[in-house]
Amino acid sequence: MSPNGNWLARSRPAPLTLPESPLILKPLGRVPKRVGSCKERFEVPPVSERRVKERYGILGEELQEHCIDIEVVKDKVKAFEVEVPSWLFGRFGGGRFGDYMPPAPAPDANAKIRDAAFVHSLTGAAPRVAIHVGWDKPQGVAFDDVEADQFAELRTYARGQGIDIGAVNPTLFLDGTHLGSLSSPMEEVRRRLIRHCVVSCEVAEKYGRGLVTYWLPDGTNYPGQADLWGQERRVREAFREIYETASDQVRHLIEYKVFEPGTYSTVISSAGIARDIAASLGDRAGVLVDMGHHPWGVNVAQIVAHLIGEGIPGGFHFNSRYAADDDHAVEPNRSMYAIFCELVEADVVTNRDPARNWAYMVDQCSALENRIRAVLHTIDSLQVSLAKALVLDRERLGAMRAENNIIGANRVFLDAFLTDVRPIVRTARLERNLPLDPVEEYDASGYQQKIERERRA
Ligand SMILES: [Mn+2]
Repeated sequence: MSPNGNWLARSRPAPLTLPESPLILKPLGRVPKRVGSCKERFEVPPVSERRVKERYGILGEELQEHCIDIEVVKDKVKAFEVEVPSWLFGRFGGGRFGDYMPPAPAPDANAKIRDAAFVHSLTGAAPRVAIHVGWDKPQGVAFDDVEADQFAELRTYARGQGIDIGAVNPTLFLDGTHLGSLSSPMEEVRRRLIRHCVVSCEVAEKYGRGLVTYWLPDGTNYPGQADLWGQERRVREAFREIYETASDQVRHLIEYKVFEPGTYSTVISSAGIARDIAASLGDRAGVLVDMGHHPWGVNVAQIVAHLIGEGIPGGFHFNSRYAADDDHAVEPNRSMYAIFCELVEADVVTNRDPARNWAYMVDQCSALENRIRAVLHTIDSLQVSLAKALVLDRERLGAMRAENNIIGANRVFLDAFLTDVRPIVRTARLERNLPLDPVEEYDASGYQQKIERERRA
């Protein structure tokens, strides 16, 4: 303390007076003023047919300058199909939030089908539902008593609702699999699950579209816990038996995941291991890429390019991830755009020859949000991502690459990403008599209120 009292206060500089400037000292939160005779919020329709047509016309002219025919882009968006998962509509997930479940989960397989059919009626893009054999089996049938023909009724029901059964998933993470499923050290566990997989293949052949997708929970929590190659060897032997027992009409996609539930090791932890196992089986086996199953920062578009280049059959489980296996709805972000650029480039999406296309499925089941609204948002985001990839000026990109113009190539690439392609997606809907915005339409439809009433009982 100085003898003159509070030196600190006296040494403090005089308050700075700043000139009035439009650039600084604006109070936070100021937004552009509402102008003219604009309507109250919520009175404005989110999108109008007239605006869509106007913007479609302008965008068409712009794309013409890049020698891209907007009609071709629109037709490809119309042709895009993706499967929705039955488990999205049911009681799956939610553990991290106690018992919370978004209202009105589907109580049984038929109710899941009805929800999936409603999603298809709003989008025209989800004509099949992927099923989990262990969950979607008829009520009252024990896991070990599941037989393929029990799914005839479900398929008939689905067709009556206007959709079909898509990919078939054996359920390899229920009771008895805490030490692994196909890698289990216990012979009886492996036998039981190999049988379950073979039944799943039969379901796929007779009542699905001949596609089986496998996710194994197999791994370890600690180093030393298991013989790592021993685990993989048992998985390979099991897959070999399943592949050889199943009809040759069945295709198999093997899903990988870097971690979870095992935190130290996972038997099928990478695209490389899944690819090696698939290649060891034959040309009807391939790799299933799930967005949320990668280490943070992995370039999924590059994995896709590699699998396509190697001629490995491929499939997608679409979702968004921020941290781990979030199972959130897809956003039309830069990473999804880059992936679709690879798929479009290789012509494995909306190819007229269905055998050339990869298998496109959604795998999302977030605990908090309304799941029907979330999957509608996903389908919208996938259509937008596809359209963006289709408006990429590949010729110009090729020229930039030829000149080794790094920034130029990136700017051409981003130019398509930054293009608002929603007029294309919406025109595709208009021409099919589908709602312009499926999420808005869902909210207006009363379906949610209806299932909440029905399923409360
Ligand atoms: Mn998945």
